[in-house]
Amino acid sequence: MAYAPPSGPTHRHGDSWQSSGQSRFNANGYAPAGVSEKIGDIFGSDRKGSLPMYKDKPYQYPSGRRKMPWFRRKRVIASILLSVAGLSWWFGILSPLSFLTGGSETTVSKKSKSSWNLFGSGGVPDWDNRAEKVREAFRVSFADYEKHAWGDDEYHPVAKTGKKMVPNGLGWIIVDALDTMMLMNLTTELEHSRQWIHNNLTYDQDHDVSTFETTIRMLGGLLSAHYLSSSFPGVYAPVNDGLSDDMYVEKATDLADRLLGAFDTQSGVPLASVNLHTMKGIPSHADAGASSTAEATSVQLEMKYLAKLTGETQYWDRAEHVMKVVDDNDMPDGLLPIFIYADQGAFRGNNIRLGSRGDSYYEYLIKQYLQTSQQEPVYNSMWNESMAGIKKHLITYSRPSNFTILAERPNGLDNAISPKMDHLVCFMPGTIALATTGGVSVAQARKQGSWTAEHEENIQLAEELMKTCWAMYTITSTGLAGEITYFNMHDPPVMYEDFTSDNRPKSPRNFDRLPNLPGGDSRPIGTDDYIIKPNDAHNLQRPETVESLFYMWRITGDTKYRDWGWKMFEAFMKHTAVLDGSGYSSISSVNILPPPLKDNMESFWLAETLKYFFLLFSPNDMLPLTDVVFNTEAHPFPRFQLGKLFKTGWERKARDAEGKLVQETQKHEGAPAVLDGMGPQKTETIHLTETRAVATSTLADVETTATTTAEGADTASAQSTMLAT
Ligand code: DMJ
Repeated sequence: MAYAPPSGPTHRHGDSWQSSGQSRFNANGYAPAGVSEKIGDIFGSDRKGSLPMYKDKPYQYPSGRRKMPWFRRKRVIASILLSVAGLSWWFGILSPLSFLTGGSETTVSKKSKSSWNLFGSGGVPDWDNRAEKVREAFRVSFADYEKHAWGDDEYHPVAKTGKKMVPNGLGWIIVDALDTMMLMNLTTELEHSRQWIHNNLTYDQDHDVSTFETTIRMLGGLLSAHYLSSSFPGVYAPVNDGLSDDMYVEKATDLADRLLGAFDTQSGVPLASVNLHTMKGIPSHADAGASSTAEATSVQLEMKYLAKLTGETQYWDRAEHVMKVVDDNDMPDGLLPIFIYADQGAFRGNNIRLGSRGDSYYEYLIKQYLQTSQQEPVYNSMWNESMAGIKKHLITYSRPSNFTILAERPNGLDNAISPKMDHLVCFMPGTIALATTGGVSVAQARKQGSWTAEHEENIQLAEELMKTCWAMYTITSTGLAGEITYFNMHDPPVMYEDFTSDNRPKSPRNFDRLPNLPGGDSRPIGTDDYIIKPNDAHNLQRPETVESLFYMWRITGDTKYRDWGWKMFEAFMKHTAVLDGSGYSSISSVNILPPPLKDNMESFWLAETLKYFFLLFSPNDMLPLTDVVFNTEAHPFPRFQLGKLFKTGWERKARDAEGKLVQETQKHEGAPAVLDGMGPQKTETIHLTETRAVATSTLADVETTATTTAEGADTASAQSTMLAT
């Protein structure tokens, strides 16, 4: 069945999508050359106030509810009364109170009664109807934000207040949500958003922002909006508002030019933050000024797609060079410490994990390989090396039920394994499956001559890790996962490589069913394996597990992943709805019923979590995995050919049989380790920085870019928001 956009657009102007013709681009669609001049003095004294947007730090911020002033508490009490009325209405107990529920068109309770008939004939789930429920949840959340905090960058759905991160706002929530609106065919919301972008959005603001978060959310959001509107004209929420077709790319180019200031460092590794007006990079205030590894290495998909769209190679070159600096450090088994000094391009400490600050480095290895249609084997080689390293050093098993754990090595590979998983790690099951088949189904991939026993093992690993992530949800009182999970581990730990595919431990097949234990114990399987500490028990409505469910469904075709996704969605609807049903909020504990609300809605709730639910329940030919790559904020970009203009501007250094750099072996053996907690000035580090390799290009290449751009189309908070990721 071919994909049909969701029925019932919020409104429609017609089938054609027109351009106003206003553009800063020339006839070929390219921006005029030239990146704004960047300023040196990267460690200068230009720090203004506190820096926002540090990835995944801290994990916890105070619940909004405890600090609520009396007049807002009154509103909560009123909300409780309304909710009681709403529930009564739902169950038909106190129908005389039904007049109390006659509020917004977009409240959860009103919508629910009429259409939560989610099974079609014969008890088969009605997936279209379930996708519609997700769309409805998006509309509720977005309408709430529109009504109370339009243009703000953070939103508190209980207090009904918002806040800007920079004086004029960055469109943090609006821009991040654009492509979800498009996929859901929400034209009214999209037109409102486009008007705001056109009238209000300027990046020339004298304020610091996170290089990474601004790249993945804002640059990524603009680029995917451009992709969906330009490559699928008339399909995804077509609008006819007279605004330029090029608005998204114009904004993206201006933003990217400013972000590139962060890359003006001795090594080319970007600093953690950048001032959007001065375009000066600013080192992290913590961690001895080091950048997070994941942050420095998760801007490449965005910059490369922008380079492809505009024909401007500097975006490509600057982002690509970071990969060379990282790889030249020659970290054993492709596993990187989670901090890197931007001046030296050397790692800080030896804390290794695929959770916060480490995660999307690995994700972007395989996605860079797929983005350029498998024409850059260097990234596949790096991904394969990392996968082997993960299996060798990080995969262990829980007891008593043998869940597969993707653990951490907080003190380096030679020291103890820590059986801890951030929820963030749960992007990995889906990413492993994607890497294993390239995006086609397992059934198709198995028919290809290149399919090996190792591919089969990787799919099994993805399936086991998927079960581990899903059990993070099934073992809690709310059915939602905590931010961090620890595990009881075998003692001594048993590792992936202690086994073969025939005898490797597996968690129970039906692990989420209640076992009939002696004494009537009906706790979920996994209860004895999983440990959620009270300080880690919050849920920020993160996307990683539903993201993996989406990939696992598309790639394996196993309906259980859709079923699990539906249960997860129901838990979100039940436990993260604000009391009057007008929005959704992060919660403080997944093990308290009802869970206390944190009174915050992260932009990734709209950009990622609801988008992945929607895609999971929608037909598979909406954005086929073989045509697109999703950035780490769930923004889809097309896969494209390198063409004449672009190439991999670097090569991996030669390694010996043990994987060590051939020419560098001597140097490494004599070099002391970089110790965590020591700044660059106190530490002897391995200096591997080299002159930047810049891919050459000629003007003649531009013509090719025009073709390949079209090919792409054819083939293809304020502080708290930042603190959350
Ligand atoms: C998002 O901003 C991105 O997915 C990022 O890679 C990790 N953190 C959040 C979602 O949890």
